[in-house]
Amino acid sequence: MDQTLFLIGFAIMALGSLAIYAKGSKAPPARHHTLMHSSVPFIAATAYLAMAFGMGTLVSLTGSVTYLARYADWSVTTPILLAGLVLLAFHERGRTGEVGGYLTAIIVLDVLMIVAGLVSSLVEVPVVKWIWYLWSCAAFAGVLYLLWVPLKAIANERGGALAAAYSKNLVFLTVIWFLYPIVFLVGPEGLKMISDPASVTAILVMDVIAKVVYAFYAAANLDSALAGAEPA
Ligand code: RET
Repeated sequence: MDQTLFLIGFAIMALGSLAIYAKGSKAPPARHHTLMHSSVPFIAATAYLAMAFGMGTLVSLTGSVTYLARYADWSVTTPILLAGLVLLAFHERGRTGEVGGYLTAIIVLDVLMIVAGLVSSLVEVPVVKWIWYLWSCAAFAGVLYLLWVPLKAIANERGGALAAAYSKNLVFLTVIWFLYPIVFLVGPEGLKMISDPASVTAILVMDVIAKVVYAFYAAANLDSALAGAEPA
């Protein structure tokens, strides 16, 4: 696999992290969102650097390729992205017990999704591979359920601009996250319908959208919600 793509990924993520921090709000109540979102591409830059050096890349005899650094990245960055959305639903409401409960549940499901996906990627026996894939999808369904049902209701209680910001971020996140299991399915870890470079390119583009573009989009929605929001 050509290292250039990974180095491009490294550069975009490193600059993206800096840009998110530079452009983001440094004052409460949006400051913690800036910090969380700029940490996400910083972590991804680290993973792309490792992949550029070939670290943690496993190639099996059947042509399956697993990038361990990618799963390490996702297992840390996806909880941060979800935490951002949970905190938006509870924005400035001080229901700390409930926030903690939702955060724990969604992060447990999300990490299980990534770990089950990694196991699926590593397993060579088809039936076992697809059982783990489906188990990862079940955890993904749990994450989506929490975001779309109880957390959406909590954001809606607040109404107005805050509910609108939550909804917009949720739609963006759901659409882009859905592409990951599809690329896995058709890529070298799954049905091998597309080549390794094609899947690396697709995931690079998706990672930039899910981490960097999403950070700017979510910050803009939060800013307009705060500008138009009624006092908490
Ligand atoms: C896997 C494979 C098995 C089935 C499912 C998956 C879901 C992965 C997702 C990843 C999201 C990653 C993001 C990274 C960037 O920040 C593990 C591919 C359901 C949803 C958003």
